[in-house]
Amino acid sequence: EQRYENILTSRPDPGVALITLNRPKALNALSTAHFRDILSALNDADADEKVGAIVLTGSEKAFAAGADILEMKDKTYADAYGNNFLSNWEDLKKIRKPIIAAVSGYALGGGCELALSCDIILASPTAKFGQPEINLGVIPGGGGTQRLTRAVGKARAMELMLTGRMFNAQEAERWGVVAKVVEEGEGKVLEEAVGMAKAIASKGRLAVMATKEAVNAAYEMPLTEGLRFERRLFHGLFATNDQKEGMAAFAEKRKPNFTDS
Ligand code: CO8
Repeated sequence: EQRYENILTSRPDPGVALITLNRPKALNALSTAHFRDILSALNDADADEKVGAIVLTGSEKAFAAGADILEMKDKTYADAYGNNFLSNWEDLKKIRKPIIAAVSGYALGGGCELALSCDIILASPTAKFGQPEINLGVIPGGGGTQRLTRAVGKARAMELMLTGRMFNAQEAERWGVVAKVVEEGEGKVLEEAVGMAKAIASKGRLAVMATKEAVNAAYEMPLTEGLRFERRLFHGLFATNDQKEGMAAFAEKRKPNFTDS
């Protein structure tokens, strides 16, 4: 297995890839190298046939406290524009398996945007989200103005991004940013995320990937096109063994045995 400088990778279950951000001295601030490690591990997990779902987590204190400010502070416009700074964030969208973010502590700036780029966010009661870029004289650059706005609506998005204030796990849950706030306790959010990833990994991979693709299309397409896209994927799944198996198992009152074919 590949060794990384800024992350840890493991398999808490044969079907689950766990990626742990591990730059504790900088509260998991996302340097260019750190983000490259994350993308590389995500791509490895996506390509691994045994993996059905991915969990991304940080530490108890910080999921990630943002992009690395020390690395950014002396950047010029020519550097940023010329080298297309952060453009590789688009690559997160190419991951086809579901990614669950297990968030404890700070998820700020790029850290909040990284969580928002995942498919499901589970939060510990200690989670603190926010887009504080306004305090640094910039704006979110990892999708925050778009994804947070779609998640919470314009008025709240404006309030959060113009004041830069943090919002807590309960607010995030109330607004639909996180799927669930788990009970308090060290490691609880990760435990729950791995459990959920395991459950997802037990489904047929083809239907899981098609679900992710169809839900994400809701953010890209007009309704008529989105509905058509969904229906076509739905039709396509009738060509799979997993559809035959899933429906036969229901009719025979037994558990399905999916083969991802
Ligand atoms: N970048 C670099 N270093 C950081 C960052 C960061 N974002 N956040 C924390 N650190 C470092 C601190 O410099 C400190 O290092 P040292 O011990 O060497 O001085 C160490 O982590 C611990 O931090 P604190 O002492 O500040 O810890 P506190 O518990 O007192 O405070 C906070 C925790 C509130 C999280 C505080 O650290 C903080 O405000 N951090 C900055 C948060 C922020 O502004 N984030 C937004 C960054 S801009 C951004 O993300 C743009 C998005 C671009 C897209 C994504 C690109 C990857």
